[in-house]
Amino acid sequence: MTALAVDLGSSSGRIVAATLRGDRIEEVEVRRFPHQARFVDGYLSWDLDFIWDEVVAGLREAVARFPDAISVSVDTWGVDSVTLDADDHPVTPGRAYRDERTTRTLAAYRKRISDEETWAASGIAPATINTANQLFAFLQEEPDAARRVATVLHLPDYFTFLLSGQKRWSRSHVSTGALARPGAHEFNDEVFEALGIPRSWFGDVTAEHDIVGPCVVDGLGQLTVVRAGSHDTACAVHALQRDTAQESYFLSCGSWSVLGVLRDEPLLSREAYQLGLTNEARGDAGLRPLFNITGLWILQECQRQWRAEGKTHDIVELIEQAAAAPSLGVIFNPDEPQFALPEGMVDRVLDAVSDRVGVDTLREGDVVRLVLESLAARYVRGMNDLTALTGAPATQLNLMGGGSRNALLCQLTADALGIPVIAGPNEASALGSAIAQLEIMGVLDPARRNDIIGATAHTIEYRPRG
Ligand code: LFR
Repeated sequence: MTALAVDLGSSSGRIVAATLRGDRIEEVEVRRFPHQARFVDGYLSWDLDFIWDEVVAGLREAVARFPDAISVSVDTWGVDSVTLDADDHPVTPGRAYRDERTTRTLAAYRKRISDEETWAASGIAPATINTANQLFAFLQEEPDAARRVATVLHLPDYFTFLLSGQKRWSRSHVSTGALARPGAHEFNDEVFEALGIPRSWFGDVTAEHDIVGPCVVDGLGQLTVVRAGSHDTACAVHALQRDTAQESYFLSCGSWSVLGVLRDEPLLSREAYQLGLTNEARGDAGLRPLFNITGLWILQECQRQWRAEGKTHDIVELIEQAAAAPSLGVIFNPDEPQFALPEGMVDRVLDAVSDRVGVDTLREGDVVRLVLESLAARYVRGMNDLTALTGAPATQLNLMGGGSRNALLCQLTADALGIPVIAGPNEASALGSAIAQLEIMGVLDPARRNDIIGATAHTIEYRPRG
């Protein structure tokens, strides 16, 4: 039996066919497409029609190649949503979370709800990218458009709606937005009221890992649409081998470095708030308290700049050069807000260290090493904070996602943490989605999950050096 995972990241989307064969899952990437946010009407926006066309084309290709495909589930990056009019058409293009409108309206937002109140109301770290901030900015800056809105769907729920005709507000993605109570089992009406966001735009939060209904798209009628975890990181942690006797610490490494731990209850202490922790939900009933760290986005943006300048930008070559480069002995803090913005990243990185080291002669490999060492140092701080909050020491860190293929990053992280890093699975969100789908469809017994992941994930252990 084959499950189809639609896994949409903020720089590329993919459709993965995952077939259960004996004790392992065979994954085939049927389609991958790059995409990026562009300015429309002065706002950084996603091309939802392009993404949807790619999703449908990928799914049609998948059912042609895998006639035993039974289910499909969509997961996406966090916090973004789609505003729909009474006829269920998008009112504006899908606005992208990195748009600076939320910075413009931040002072007004904080007058309505302070950062501490946001934390108390949602268990989510205050951040300009949160759905709550985005919808507030939308109401402030585009009031005419806002008047035409009948429904707001979180991004994966929008694609699930197009696939099935059914509207849902899926807990794991909702939890990223700061509009729900801690634990994300229900929306927090007081937050809606304080921000002036019409509560009627949303239905009720619902638990995931369930069947939505048959797929209504032409040619895809054999598929059952399920919700295997609407948030990509929620799917990723479902692909984590769990030792229930120990805390499972994970680092989901893509554009973002999502560093967290699996728990049943949120971590809501004042200390957790001060450290910037955020309590996001899993696809199952549990939670994943975590730090959202600006991650390999910094490197991706450097590559973009080097490509434009006609310099080396191939990631394999860059990592080789970085591995051969000596450490500069300095790092920068990736949490600084300038590293979250697009454009000119190499200059920003160099600016951040130019008072401590000569930057004029640095080559691409030096910059890559600097970025990776800075990320590794940030992970050490994050792990120290997390283990202090849980009270449970870490014996290893599971590093999943695209970053798990970056051997230098994995090794530097193991060295900096002083504990083994278990790298893999690489396509963790797609694998987690597939496993959950097969469980939801009754094809896979959850008791076999650890063994299946073990046989499928090709993990590599990096032991700390020196
Ligand atoms: C990773 C991710 C992070 C989320 C960030 C922004 O793809 O989903 O978990 O915080 O994107 O949406």
